[in-house]
Amino acid sequence: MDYKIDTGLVAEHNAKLQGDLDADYAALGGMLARRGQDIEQITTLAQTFAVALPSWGVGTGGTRFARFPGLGEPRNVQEKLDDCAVINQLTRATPAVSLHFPWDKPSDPSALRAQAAALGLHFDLVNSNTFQDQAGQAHTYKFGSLTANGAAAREQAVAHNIDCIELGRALGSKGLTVWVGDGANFPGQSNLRGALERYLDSMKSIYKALPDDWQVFIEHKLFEPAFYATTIADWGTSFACATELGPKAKCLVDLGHHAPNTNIEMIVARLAQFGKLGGFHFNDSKYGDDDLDSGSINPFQLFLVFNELADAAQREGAAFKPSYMLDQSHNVTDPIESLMSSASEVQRAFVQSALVNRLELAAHQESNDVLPAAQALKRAFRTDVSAILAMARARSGGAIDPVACYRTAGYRAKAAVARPAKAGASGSGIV
Ligand SMILES: [Mn+2]
Repeated sequence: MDYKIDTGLVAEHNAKLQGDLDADYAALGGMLARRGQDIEQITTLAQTFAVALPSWGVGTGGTRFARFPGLGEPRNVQEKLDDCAVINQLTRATPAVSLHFPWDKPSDPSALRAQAAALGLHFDLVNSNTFQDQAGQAHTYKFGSLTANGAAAREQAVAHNIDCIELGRALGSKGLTVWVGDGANFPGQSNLRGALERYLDSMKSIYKALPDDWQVFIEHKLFEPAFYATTIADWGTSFACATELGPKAKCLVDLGHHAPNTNIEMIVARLAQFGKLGGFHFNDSKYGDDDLDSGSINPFQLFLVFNELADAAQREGAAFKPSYMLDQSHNVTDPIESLMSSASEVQRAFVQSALVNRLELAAHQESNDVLPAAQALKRAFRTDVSAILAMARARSGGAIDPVACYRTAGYRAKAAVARPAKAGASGSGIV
């Protein structure tokens, strides 16, 4: 294995913290045992958790106004993979990478696949991009891509998605996520029904190109850049389109793509009930698509989402396997630190949801005893499972405190020397 952080340094880091962790773990184990829960079982479950990294997340993103590059940013997809490997080495929770084309289009897919394998990584869903024009592109997406009025622009957008599938196949990916910014900024600009009809026509062509063992995920977003009428604005439209397309089409829920105060966990429950929950883009927000680190603003919402996922997993067993991915944009933090922290926060919600006594909760619901039902969720959410997360990492070969270990290793400072900034570095956007 090609480890980017010296394994001796990780071992030394863990040795210093192991004593305190053992004490915290024993105390938590005792508390959980009094609730009838086995900490060892939960730690083993925690070790199975995995969330994919977005290739674009390891670079500094930016806002609509400006981008302030960070030191030692990855300049190409190979360096992005190296950074992803650091995150997985220390957290042991991020073994897959989700690539974005054309930002991360490899000139040699089999070489990139070999690099990933040597780093202990593999490729998750691939993402297409028809929300911006690329250099040399024949037809603009200024007025839409998969929904464009002009057949030439639509065909070009379809062809790009089919290219993404072909590239993904060469990389070992099993799915394509499609997000389009298509829509209208003014009333009258576009025929609302006609735009969705064109979207479905385009998506049918993409669907036809899917290999048998592939899926396509439709990502909805309430607003931006088409503020008046976004074509795929909500889970209802996404669900209708996924249903129309067929069994290989599912819906993808990005936590930042809803109006404030939307009950996202209920959307999750609905999509799971009807077999259309494909996956997630995890992030957090104060207002909308802020793309903040997961769990930074509303960890209770993240927990409630995982509570619904635990309910669905219990009902449907191993067949229920939505894809998990982080989708964040980092402007004021080190992207590697933010992604390590977010992976841990999503894993935390997963573990907390496993602490919910589902039999007890169902009994309270059955008898309409509301307060204890609410308390059953709050008790699980309030439990500090940090020792379980740290123990899971240590036992899987990761770092007890990933951010501290990463800082001690001085990876960023070394990257700053090895990767001098260059103009037009490969893309890191907000999707
Ligand atoms: Mn997203």
